Amino acid sequence: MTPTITAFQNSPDRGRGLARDTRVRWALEEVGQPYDVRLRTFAELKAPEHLALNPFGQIPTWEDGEVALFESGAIILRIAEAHGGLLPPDPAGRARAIMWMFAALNTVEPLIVDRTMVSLFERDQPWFEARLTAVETQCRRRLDQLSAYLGQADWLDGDFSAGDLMMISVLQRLGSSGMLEDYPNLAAYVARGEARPAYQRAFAAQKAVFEAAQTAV
Ligand code: GTB
Repeated sequence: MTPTITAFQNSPDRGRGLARDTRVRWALEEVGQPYDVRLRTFAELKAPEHLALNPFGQIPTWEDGEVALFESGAIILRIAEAHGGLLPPDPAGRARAIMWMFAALNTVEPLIVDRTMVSLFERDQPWFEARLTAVETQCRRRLDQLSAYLGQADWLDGDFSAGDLMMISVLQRLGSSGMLEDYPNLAAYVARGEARPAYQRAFAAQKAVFEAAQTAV
């Protein structure tokens, strides 16, 4: 059965690919699995039909006839386990790739999301500059560590894996902050991921949703 994912009807990032359906689309493209997309408005995300799929009222979700899932990490693991190419065949390498998925989601993404939230929603607060400096310091500490680990390697652990897909998707959210420019190896790592044909197809697919919404207006 062709799996179905959900994505924003009107992407708030105007097709820049930062919403979390892009990483799921990317994983699907990497393994060559066709998929359907059900687009949701913000109101629909909070309606019973969608809440039955994701109690937090968010995208992305996943249905494949056997299981319905939410959480981009769980969805990408499902895809990676069902197909070759995103997890190494040896058990230890596979465990390490999954570790990097968790590291991206638990150890790196929260700091980057925090920084984005502060810069978007706390700008008018009197303490904005001090708070931004504090969250950026936290981010930089993680980026220093990640950059030191990656060094000049192409990927985090041998061949490209779901761990890289997740880490690159997370780092992309630093985009407009300019912070990645201070880490040339991480910037090159993100660019390497974005140059993959599977990423290009995923990006184009999510962008097409935004463009279709524009022409419909
Ligand atoms: N932990 C979950 C996962 O990994 O799947 C988080 C899912 C999540 O945050 N979904 C967001 C959502 O549905 C969309 S991706 N939000 C709607 C809501 O909560 O009501 C987050 C996102 C949103 C917008 C931008 N942007 O505009 O740049 C980027 C990322």
